[in-house]
Amino acid sequence: MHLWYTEYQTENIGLSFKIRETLFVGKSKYQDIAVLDTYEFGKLLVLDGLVMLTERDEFIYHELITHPALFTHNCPKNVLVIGGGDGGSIREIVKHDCIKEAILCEIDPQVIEISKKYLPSISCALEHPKVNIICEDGIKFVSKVNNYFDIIIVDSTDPIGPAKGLFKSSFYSDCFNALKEDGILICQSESPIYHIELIKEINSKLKEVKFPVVRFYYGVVPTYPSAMWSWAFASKNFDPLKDINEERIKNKSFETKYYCIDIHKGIFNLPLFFKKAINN
Ligand code: AG3
Repeated sequence: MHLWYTEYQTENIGLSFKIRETLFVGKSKYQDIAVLDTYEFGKLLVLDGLVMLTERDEFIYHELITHPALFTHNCPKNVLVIGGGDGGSIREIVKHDCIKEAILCEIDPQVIEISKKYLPSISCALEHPKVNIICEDGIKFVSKVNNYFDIIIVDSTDPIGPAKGLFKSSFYSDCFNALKEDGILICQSESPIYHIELIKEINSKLKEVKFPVVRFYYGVVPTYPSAMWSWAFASKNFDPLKDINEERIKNKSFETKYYCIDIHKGIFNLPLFFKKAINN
């Protein structure tokens, strides 16, 4: 007998993994949580039936949600991650020596506990001395902060359930206020293939909030819907292409597996359909 898990990415498309072992299945106050050991992609974290990450391709998503902003800002010291309880984004952030404090604001403490238990290669930096964990609704948390963060990273799930508010104008506006005068906001912005209308909305909302620089970038995450994934880059000052500091990237004190200077330059140059969608 074979056990399979399928994420129904749309009503008509599913991505299925053959499962070696079910490591955890449960329900927290906020969502269904599962950790499955797959044959092809290593361990898989599923929230509310959606693939959050796999051990095999999470490096792509986590390098891309962090390093483009961290290497564009000239001196990021205080960084906030909203969501991202698995710790993958935090792991990448603390690799930067300039960081003084990385705050993780995750609404669901059970995601953190389960990641610590079953996904050590991803959650490994959650105990790092520069990391502070706050288990609170990210929307509430940012609304109380003013002029504090250099970078805010929204490592959310899809805009359904607890993450819905993380795609609203009022949240973007609170992030704007929580950022310093040269701060950068990064938001995971779903698949350009399936969710281009959502991307257009995010683009207009970020512009309305008066971020002077609003750009999108993309990468390949094989286990996400369509494999083509995107992130919004909203910034008060730094531009990811004009302000790229190649020396800092070249001399970085850690290894990356996806991110490098050429990738940084390439990912902001969008395929035509994507570029058209956000320029209109
Ligand atoms: N955050 C983005 C997950 C969205 C995936 N969507 C889906 N499978 N339908 C992942 C959290 C990783 N830190």
